[in-house]
Amino acid sequence: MKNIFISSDDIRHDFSIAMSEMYQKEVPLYGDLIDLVTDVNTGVLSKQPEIREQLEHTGEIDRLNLERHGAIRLGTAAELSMMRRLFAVMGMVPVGYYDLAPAGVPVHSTAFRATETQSLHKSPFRVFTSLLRLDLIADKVLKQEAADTLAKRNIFTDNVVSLIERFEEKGGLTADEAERFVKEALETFRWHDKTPVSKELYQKLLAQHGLIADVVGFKGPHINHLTPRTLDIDAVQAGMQAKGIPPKAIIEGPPRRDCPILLRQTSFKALEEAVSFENSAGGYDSGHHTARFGEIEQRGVALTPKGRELYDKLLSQARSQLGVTPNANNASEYYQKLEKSFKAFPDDYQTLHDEGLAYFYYQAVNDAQDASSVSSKSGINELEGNGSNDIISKQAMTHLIEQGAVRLEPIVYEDFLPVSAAGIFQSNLHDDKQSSYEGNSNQQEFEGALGAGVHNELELYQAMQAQSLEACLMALNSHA
Ligand code: OOG
Ligand code: NI
Repeated sequence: MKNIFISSDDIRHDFSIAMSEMYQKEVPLYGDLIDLVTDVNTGVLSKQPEIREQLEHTGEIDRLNLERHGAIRLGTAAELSMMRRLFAVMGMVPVGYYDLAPAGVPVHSTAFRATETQSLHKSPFRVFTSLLRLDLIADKVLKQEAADTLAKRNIFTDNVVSLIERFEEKGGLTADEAERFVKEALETFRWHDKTPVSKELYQKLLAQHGLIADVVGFKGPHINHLTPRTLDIDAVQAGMQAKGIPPKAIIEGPPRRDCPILLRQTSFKALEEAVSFENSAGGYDSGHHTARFGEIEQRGVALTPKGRELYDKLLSQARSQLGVTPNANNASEYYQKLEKSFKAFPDDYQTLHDEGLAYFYYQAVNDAQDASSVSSKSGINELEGNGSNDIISKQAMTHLIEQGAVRLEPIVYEDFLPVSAAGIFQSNLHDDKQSSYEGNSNQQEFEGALGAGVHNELELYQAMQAQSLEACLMALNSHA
């Protein structure tokens, strides 16, 4: 028998499609949302050829309709560490650390995703993965009860665990194994309307925090949303209202701009779903639970540390001027403040580049190569700062760009934003208590639970930019 392995990119691609199909069946409104996003994206691509061209140059055009992320919430270190091994089979590694406690959500998180440009084009599927922090819960008795409940559950099928072990041992899965893996892995993310806890315990957990009830009260980490990528989030937000899909009050992230930065997100409100709670008589008590929703995102250029600092400053300026958490009653006031505040953030790509605020691909114009074909080269020294100074002077590069010999294209932001994520969590947990948890941000503890370090997203963008610069200069030289 031949032992040819399927690439992890293909397994991720198949899994992401299987997941989307499952979620559309479970939450049909998510299917309506995809249709709306597809319509809006088709409109943008036909009306704004410059956006189509940009996506062609960066290679993103092919992945646009595939693009989505999802989110899950885990209860224990053991679950998180096995989840890391499960995602590794699909070429997804933990990138970034997000502490949501200051925003009143008792979790810390990472995003599992592919990191190479080529792999991202093949399937940009990401999963925002949170670990419940029971240490932030003050009620000792309830904390123990929650921990005992979590200790009893097993969220992975035996088959998926043996396939993960097989992958680790052999370095890959055959076509047949990969197909079984996708099917078995999907089981972990499925919705279960029969809970393993009593209604009484569920209500105690809910009174602590909606998130604790959502994690501890269920058999497994049901996927709680999937998120297609749109090219015009304002149009989708308006379209949701028109289609009777109830949107969240506020679009999270930066304001609308000519040159999108980072990530803007909104969602439709979580559904109230019927669930049955196990009772001591061996029967079930009926009730309901609110957790699952659909989300939309618009992605823009990744920012350098300097750009990110400016973003954080302008965002918190607008929010502190508003004085309260943005909500349905102050939405237009919030957007006004946000737009005013972000006037200080340059809104053209050349300036974003020249001021070292964002990451770009450098592309030699005569060369038909796109970003994906240049970025597969490796072995390039890490570059400092905005990247360009070490190989070529800033002046020389500016000259090449002015001459039209080099083109800048934005490197898309692949990650998440903690303030936005907290807003998404809150709007879907109906949690307007808006407190914050004291307690240290604890990346070390998270990584301990994960069983690995998380990748630094800024280093990944920096490397992508440096690789494109190197390849661009090589292409120019070979034409000279
Ligand atoms: C995750 C919320 C965060 C995003 O896109 O920022 C998130 C959750 O609700 O579990 O998905
Ligand atoms: Ni999300």
